[in-house]
Amino acid sequence: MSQRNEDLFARAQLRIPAGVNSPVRAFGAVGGAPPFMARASGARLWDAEGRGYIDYLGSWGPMVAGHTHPAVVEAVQAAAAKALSFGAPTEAEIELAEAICRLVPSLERVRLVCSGTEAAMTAIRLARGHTGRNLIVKFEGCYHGHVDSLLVKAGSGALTFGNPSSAGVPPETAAHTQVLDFNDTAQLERTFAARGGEIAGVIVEPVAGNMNLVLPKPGFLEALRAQCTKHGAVLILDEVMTGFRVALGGAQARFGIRPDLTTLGKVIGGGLPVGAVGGRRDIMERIAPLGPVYQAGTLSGNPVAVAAGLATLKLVEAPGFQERIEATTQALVDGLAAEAKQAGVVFCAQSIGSMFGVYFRAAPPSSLAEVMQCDQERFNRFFHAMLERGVYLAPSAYEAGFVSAAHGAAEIDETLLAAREAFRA
Ligand code: KE4
Repeated sequence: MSQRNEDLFARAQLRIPAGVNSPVRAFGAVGGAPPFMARASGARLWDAEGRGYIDYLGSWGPMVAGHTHPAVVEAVQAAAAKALSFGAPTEAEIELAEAICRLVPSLERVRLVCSGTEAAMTAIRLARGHTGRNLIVKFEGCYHGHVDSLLVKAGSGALTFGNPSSAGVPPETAAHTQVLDFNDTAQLERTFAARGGEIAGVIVEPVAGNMNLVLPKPGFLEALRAQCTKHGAVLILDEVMTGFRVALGGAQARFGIRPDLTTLGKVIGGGLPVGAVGGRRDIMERIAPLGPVYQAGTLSGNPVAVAAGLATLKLVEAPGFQERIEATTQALVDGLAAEAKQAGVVFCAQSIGSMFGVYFRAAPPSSLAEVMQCDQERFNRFFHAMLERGVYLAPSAYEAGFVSAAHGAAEIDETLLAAREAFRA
């Protein structure tokens, strides 16, 4: 890595733990010093040394329309010129709430927050407040933000750094979380048969993107819906990552599952801090000040962030947007698989909407156990070989990748050319 990035990383570590404000940015899993980014446009990033990269991180999902899209930047500038924050209701928040509920019809009511973590925290509190029960079911390798009771066998950075169950979470808290295996319908049904009356809610990434990309097996999401309905548990689909990426209406639209609550984030802020929790009116009306489940936030519904989210949603719902971005993503994974085959490397890749996964194993994994069979050392070598050739992938074998509307044939061709060499590095 260039000296300037090394110097910045060394300086950052003097004041910021590990030099980063979110663990997975530290390159701990892949090794080396992370490039410090300076600017972005469309599908590309430039680091502090002016080195350019094709970006397949997209800020971990939000930048679905591409970086610094003129319509989004203009909306942010116009909003900022009026006010940076009110702490009072605004018309723009109504517009964003209306857009979200229109695009994701299972949301009859929605509350805006500032992150996916806040959304998940609120969703499980609502599930507990609504049912009067305590037990929350989650799945190993799924990540729902750094919520105490969900940092139990979690994915993303927790999995990347080998501490899926975080320190600092009291055993009494973790005791109210039951962790199951993603895609294991029989285990799910046994758990509900044994403890159904205790379960307040189930939270799941309908398409897992925090243990690398793992698709739901046919019947798994349907079983989740059926068991929650049968036992009066709240089904929470965490669509912070899948929302507006797996399909315009999220994974729930693609797989035809109607959850009781949904959490959203990333895309609905267009790169600025916005999260949301929404769903059934009878559950959402338990939230303060209507009901006894407290939740609040100084910057919830911030006018500048809401402006970015509104402008982004206008772009993602434009005719042909989803189809184009899905086709680009499919071209990427098909091309990578072809290059790996040419190089004689054991590798596969898959995509859904504008999310994709790359795996150094023969077939796409359908469970965390199968993800763990991927050759992580081989991924790390590939990651750095691609970075050196100007392609920025997620710096962890346990993350999904993201394509934006700004990625076109030129970016895909450049990426595949880099991969041709990187598979041989
Ligand atoms: P935030 O609190 O980071 O906005 O959202 C938490 C969250 C909730 N649910 C899902 C499905 C998520 O993917 C996330 C956050 N995703 C990670 C990337 N895997 C964010 C990147 C990071 O932690 O730096």
